[in-house]
Amino acid sequence: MLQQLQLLKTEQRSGFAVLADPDKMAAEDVPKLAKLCNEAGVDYLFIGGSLLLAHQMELCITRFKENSDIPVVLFPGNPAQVSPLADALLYLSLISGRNADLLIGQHVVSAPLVKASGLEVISTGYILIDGGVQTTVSYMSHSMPIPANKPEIALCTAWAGEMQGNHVIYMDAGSGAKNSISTGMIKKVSENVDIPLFIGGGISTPEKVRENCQAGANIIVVGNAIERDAMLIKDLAQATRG
Ligand code: 1GP
Repeated sequence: MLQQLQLLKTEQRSGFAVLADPDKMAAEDVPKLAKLCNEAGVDYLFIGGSLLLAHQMELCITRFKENSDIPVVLFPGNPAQVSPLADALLYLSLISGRNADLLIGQHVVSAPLVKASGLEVISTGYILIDGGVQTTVSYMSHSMPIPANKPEIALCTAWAGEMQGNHVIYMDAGSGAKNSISTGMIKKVSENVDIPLFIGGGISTPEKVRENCQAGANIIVVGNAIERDAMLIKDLAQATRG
């Protein structure tokens, strides 16, 4: 996966990831989601959430993999969401925050599990940007997002994440953000870092996807809009290809 991501960056291309929150879906609906993802040429299924109320994440991964060859990537809200059934793990460090637990503490706790899992580990500098509302991730992480009008802080944070050795940078306005990340901020970061850039939070239209890709996003992540209308997958994925 990492090689594919690096290729996207080198070739200035973009891909599309559907984010599935196992708390917001029924396992019996997963085959239909897989079919839509297959037809749309989705690049990755990200799976994870802030909580894990329904205890069905592994069932959802299994159902998805029975119906699709699209790689399943864990986007975990906590160490309980590490599963060897997936293909890869976004190994998140919340570098926009100053909460030591999310910079190293939970990594130490989950290290034996991750080591034993056989998952491909994608070390991810995770940067929260203010999306105009308090998002679950901001509350749960006890961290303040970077102000939306401070691209220079976002860039310095991304540089720091790159120099610390992260494989990718993920800038996120948070699930259900009122405002998605501005193209100015995306451009500033993408033009100045050499590792792939993921963008997510509050994206719901093909136009927005296209703008973000033109600004330099390598992976667009959409969750909420697809939960509302799964038929959007095709147009959103298509928009990453120009
Ligand atoms: C959230 O980036 C993801 O972490 C996706 O956000 O659910 O708003 O699409 P949405």
